[in-house]
Amino acid sequence: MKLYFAPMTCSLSPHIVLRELGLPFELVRVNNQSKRTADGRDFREINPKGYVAALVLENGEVLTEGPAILQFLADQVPGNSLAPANGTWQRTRLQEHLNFISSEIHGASAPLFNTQIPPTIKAIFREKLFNRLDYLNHTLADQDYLMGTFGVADAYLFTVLTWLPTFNIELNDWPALAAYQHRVATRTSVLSALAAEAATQPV
Ligand SMILES: N[C@@H](CCC(=O)N[C@@H](CS)C(=O)NCC(=O)O)C(=O)O
Repeated sequence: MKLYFAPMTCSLSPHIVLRELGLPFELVRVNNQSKRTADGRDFREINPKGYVAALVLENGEVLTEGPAILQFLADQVPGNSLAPANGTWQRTRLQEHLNFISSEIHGASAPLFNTQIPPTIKAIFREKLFNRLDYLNHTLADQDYLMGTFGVADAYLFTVLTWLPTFNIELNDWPALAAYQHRVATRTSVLSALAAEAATQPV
């Protein structure tokens, strides 16, 4: 499998999960501005949506959208602890978490990255995001991980939370969330994924 990624973006979460599962993969860096890839292609030929992450399978299929990629990867290793089995109630619960992270944290962060949006408007998006962080802080006060033990949703939540300092949002204002972020950050898979991404050459 080939994972098309850009450093410090949401593609970090499938990268972490590939390492957690011990699956063989190749990392291919994408320049998110020029859309050139480290293997010399126009990224839009691989993912016409033009954004990472994109996972290219051995049979040539291309899978996009973080929550789909994360679940696909977990399903490649039956019985692993990163995602409950398909068709179970717990799998539905996982999908609830993934959708929340995707729409309420990942999607809700997009306006904060946008330099054309004035601070007064950004304040509205920040306030909404703070409500979501309150919810997560409450949830994680009683449990170490979203599903109890570390799983694909944690790889995704950790990844999107790494962006908050960019917006001058300090996780220490949500102590359970800050402790959670530290817990995930010290995992071998996370440390090695970050190191591997940092070691790639800019495209
Ligand atoms: N809905 C997509 C969103 C992916 C996404 O937001 N990718 C960002 C990085 S986190 C990106 O590559 N943006 C570049 C662009 O849109 O041109 C998913 O969940 O995978």
